[in-house]
Amino acid sequence: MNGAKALIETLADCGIEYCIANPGTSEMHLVQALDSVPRMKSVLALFEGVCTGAADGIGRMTGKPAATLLHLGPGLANGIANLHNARRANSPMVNIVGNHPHYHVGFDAPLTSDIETLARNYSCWMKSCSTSASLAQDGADAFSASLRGHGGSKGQIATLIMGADAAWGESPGPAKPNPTPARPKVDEQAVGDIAERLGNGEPSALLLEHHATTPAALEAAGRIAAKTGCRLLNGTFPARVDGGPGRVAVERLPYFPEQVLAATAGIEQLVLVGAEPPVSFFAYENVPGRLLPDGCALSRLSAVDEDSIDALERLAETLGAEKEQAKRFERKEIPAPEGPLDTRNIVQAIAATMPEAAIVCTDSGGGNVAYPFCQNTAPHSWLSLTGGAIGQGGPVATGAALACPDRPVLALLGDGGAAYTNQSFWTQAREGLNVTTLIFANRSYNILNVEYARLGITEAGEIAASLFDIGNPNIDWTKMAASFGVPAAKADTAEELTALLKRSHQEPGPFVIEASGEMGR
Ligand SMILES: Cc1ncc(C[n+]2csc(CCOP(=O)(O)OP(=O)(O)O)c2C)c(N)n1
Repeated sequence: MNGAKALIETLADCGIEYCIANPGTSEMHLVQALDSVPRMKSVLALFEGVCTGAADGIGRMTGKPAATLLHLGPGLANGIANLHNARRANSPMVNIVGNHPHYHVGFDAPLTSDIETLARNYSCWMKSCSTSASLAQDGADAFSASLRGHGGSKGQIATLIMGADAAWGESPGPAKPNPTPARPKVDEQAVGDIAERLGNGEPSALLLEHHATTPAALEAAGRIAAKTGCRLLNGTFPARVDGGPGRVAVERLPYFPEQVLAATAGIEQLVLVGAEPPVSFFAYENVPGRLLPDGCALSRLSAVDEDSIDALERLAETLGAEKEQAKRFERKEIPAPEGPLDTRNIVQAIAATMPEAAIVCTDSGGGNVAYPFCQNTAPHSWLSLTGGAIGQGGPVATGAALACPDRPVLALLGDGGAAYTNQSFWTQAREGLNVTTLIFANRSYNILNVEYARLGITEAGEIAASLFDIGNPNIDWTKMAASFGVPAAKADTAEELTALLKRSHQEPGPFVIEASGEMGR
């Protein structure tokens, strides 16, 4: 057996089910290995940003890593924006990057580059010196590293840079999976300290992120809130929150710094649970970067790598909150909207037609605005753009649909963001994935107009305006989707949009809706 086959067998034994690949010559032995290990499903993507974003979607929905297969430094570089987003999401991933054999690197052949420098940015674990004898064990170690929480914003991406000689050389065979790593538990002192702080009657809030947004964590947090009156907050762009009717009611922090300060005004005690203190997405002159209300005390129950579920459950117990009833989102009837399309009635159409158990993936565009309006519709999982690098929503939706074939997936994408990774459509068509993509086709990088206006500039000059305008030439999303094999239609009115959403939710397979009308020109 060669190293490549031993690696793939090992990763499959560890539990990896998908390899999202864009291969090249240096990975041919790995392709051969994938060919002989069908229990690892190989999925082709036409751009590496789709590979990495889809692996992120699988990680968020299953809690297990998918593998990627990328071609040397340039292939990796094409995938980095979504690796950045995945690192911010703490998504587990085993990122395999092919390389020349070690003896060939020194010849400086055309595809040679410093892969480690690229990979170091977002990897919690990296190895580039595997031999054919060590490759399988290195794969098992990469898998374990991706499942371990790592401090700060290191993320959970393990990058294995695999020389072709390690792949084609003789291997002793697959390695045994390592024991599953456990998250460290917070000490009793932290739990007691927070219980005391929450018990003193000050207006308080828990800021819940990452492991603390999992359903079990939110259940415990809901009981704590019911007992102490504290508020429950998520950050602006959480990796995944399961919300909707019946789920614990959590508030989400808004985007702009002034809005965050207004939303948190009056909180005197902010407790971080798997979270960091809130900061402004961008820096603005004369606006604080750290967004804490005046005089607010900050404390920490758990760090990102620690067991936030256990910490919250123990906190609930210490507070005597085990029997409390959490406040939950309720179901309400949302009427279908009418009239010409604008962001408001697009959001209303999304909410009015939300299918049960949907997985909603947002990027730039109006999707994020839809979040609060969808909490009273149907239970769902909501996956946000975690690292601000647009072009993530389509790939994440693709991965989520691969991982959860029984659930409808709804990708809500700005036309600007969608144009970064439109190759997602092709993988969705090829794999028959049940993804409805709604494009907010305003023909503009609209948020940049808003940000420009925040500088106090009332009139954008001709050049500035042209840099925010994507309507010239106009992108025909229905033709683009069709050319990738995905049926598509355009909606010019709220009634048409509602009908198309309903139709798409009923039919299997991918569908693209261009929400256009008066939003565009
Ligand atoms: C990788 C990357 N490149 C550029 C940007 C800067 N950027 C932020 S939003 C945006 C435009 C988004 O346009 P669209 O998706 O149409 O949404 P809209 O703002 O119109 O709602 C751009 C270019 C970014 N965030 N990430």
